[in-house]
Amino acid sequence: MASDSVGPVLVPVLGDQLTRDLASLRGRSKDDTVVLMMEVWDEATYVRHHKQKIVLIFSAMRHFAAELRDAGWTVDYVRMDDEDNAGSFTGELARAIEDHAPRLVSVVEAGEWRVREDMDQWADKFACEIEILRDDRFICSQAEFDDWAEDRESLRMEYFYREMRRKTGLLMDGDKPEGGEWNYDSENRKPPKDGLSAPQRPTFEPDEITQACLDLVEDRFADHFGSLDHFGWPVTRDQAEQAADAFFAERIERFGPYQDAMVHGQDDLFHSMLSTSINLGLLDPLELCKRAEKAYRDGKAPLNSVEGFIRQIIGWREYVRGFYFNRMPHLQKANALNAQRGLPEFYWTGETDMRCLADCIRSTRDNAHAHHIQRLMVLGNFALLAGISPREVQDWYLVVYADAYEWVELPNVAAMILYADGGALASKPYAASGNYINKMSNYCKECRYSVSKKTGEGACPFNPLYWHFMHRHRDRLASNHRIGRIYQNWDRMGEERQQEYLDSAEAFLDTLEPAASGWARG
Ligand code: FAD
Ligand code: DLZ
Ligand code: SF4
Repeated sequence: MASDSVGPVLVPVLGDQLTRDLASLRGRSKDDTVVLMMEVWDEATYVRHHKQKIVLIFSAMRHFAAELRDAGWTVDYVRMDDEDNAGSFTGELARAIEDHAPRLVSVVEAGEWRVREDMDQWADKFACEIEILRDDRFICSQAEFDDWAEDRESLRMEYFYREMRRKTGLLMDGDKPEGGEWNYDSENRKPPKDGLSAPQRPTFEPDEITQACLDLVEDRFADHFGSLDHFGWPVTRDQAEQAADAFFAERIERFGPYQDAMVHGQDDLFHSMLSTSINLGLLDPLELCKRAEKAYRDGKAPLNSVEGFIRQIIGWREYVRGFYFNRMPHLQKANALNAQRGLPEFYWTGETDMRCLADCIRSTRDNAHAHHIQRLMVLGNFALLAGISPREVQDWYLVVYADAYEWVELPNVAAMILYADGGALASKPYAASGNYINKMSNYCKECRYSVSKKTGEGACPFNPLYWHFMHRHRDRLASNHRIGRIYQNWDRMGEERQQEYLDSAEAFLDTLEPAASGWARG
């Protein structure tokens, strides 16, 4: 609705939009703008986020507001502990419109569907012009993704990624990929050698602002999942840049080869640990890719590492976001494999004798982080094989990771790990037996279960669960050209052996305690 008001421009900046280069702030005059930032109960509790995630977002928001004020901007900052906090973005916007009588509200589209739906109502609700801008921190616009996806029965990241390489010019040699190949993944599967360890990533001591957020969360969110003992995430652009510097100086060289490796107690290995900062807006993903390319061109990192890193960002990260908005809201309810089992309690407590799972859950609880292959091939693989309900798995992943927002969590969970979309995103389920985990980690050596034992007492549960999964989804998977041949092995086993696998799996599944309600949603 047009307005003849002469008030300022009101710019709501959400908790994951913390950059001065945001489309709604870029080019604006400080004298004519009120920035609105809101800590609200709805966002802090729509799922019961890990405590570290709430501290991270509130502290980063408070630091960003201080940085804006220091630079001369007017910021209307609503704190969670303000007495008259309205509790929601829409409630706070109503209050701010009353207070500032803006001539325009200019906001960047939200990253999550549920917030976008609310935002889409604002133009009808408020008697003031509302402008919703595209989030151009992403390289690919939704229109571009939807165009690319149209008429394709199944979407594959690899082809999308090549488009993004051409679009950005990253690692291109004219119109050819640098080095002759688009993808060097086959060089990026080195198992961890004994004693493999990586330099410590920088962590950041809580300052006064972060300490206030730690106190707030201990007070108001005490019963949320996770520990605050090790909080050390970057909460400012400066700190995030220090974290990026350390990655480019010390870890990118071996990022590629050991991307899929897992070592007990070594939580970060050679991963960048930059997802929290990228998703908050503290780091620009394209800039990071350019730095990675420079490291290659300067001879400081090999092509397989640099290509792998760039692919995660302009490939997977952009692809899952496009996929999310292309498939919402149905993606939230997708359950192609009809998985109905409740999430086991150990996902919250870490109390399981399966050493791989216990270590990944410990890291998740202590750091609000687990690296990609832990999320995919341990935690995700178990949920897939055990047939856990997608809604419960989705909630868990959204709660427990400091980098989790639905646009990135949901495609990874529903489509990548659970195959709940029936194969629109991934060409086959990422199902694996204990062999895979044993090859890529040092978990099995000291596990109570034996990875070489296939069935019966003491056998690694992933082994019978793998065949139980393949058996129960034979109708769907036998015709899949990437996985179908596996049934020849199953058929060769003979009925008696097959039954041993199925009985072992059933016996194990019967031992799983479903989680008490209330961990993920209040
Ligand atoms: P690195 O290994 O250093 O990778 C570099 C960057 O690439 C990451 O920072 C991230 O921005 C991007 N990236 C890598 N893989 C992916 C991917 N599959 N999808 C999107 N971006 C990717 N990432 C999130 O940011 N938020 C989530 O909620 C999230 N949930 C996940 C759930 C599951 C089941 C799986 C399998 C993956 C999920 N990921 C998620 C992707 C990935 O695991 C994390 O981005 C990564 O572990 C973050 O650590 P890092 O920064 O050290 O990543
Ligand atoms: C995740 C989160 C949390 C815990 N709290 C807030 C908050 O109080 N204020 C805010 O602006 N953003 C928060 N966020 C991030 C938002 O959930 C995120 O910006 C939207 O989900 C994106 O659509
Ligand atoms: Fe995990 Fe099985 Fe290895 Fe134990 S033996 S650590 S359960 S893969």
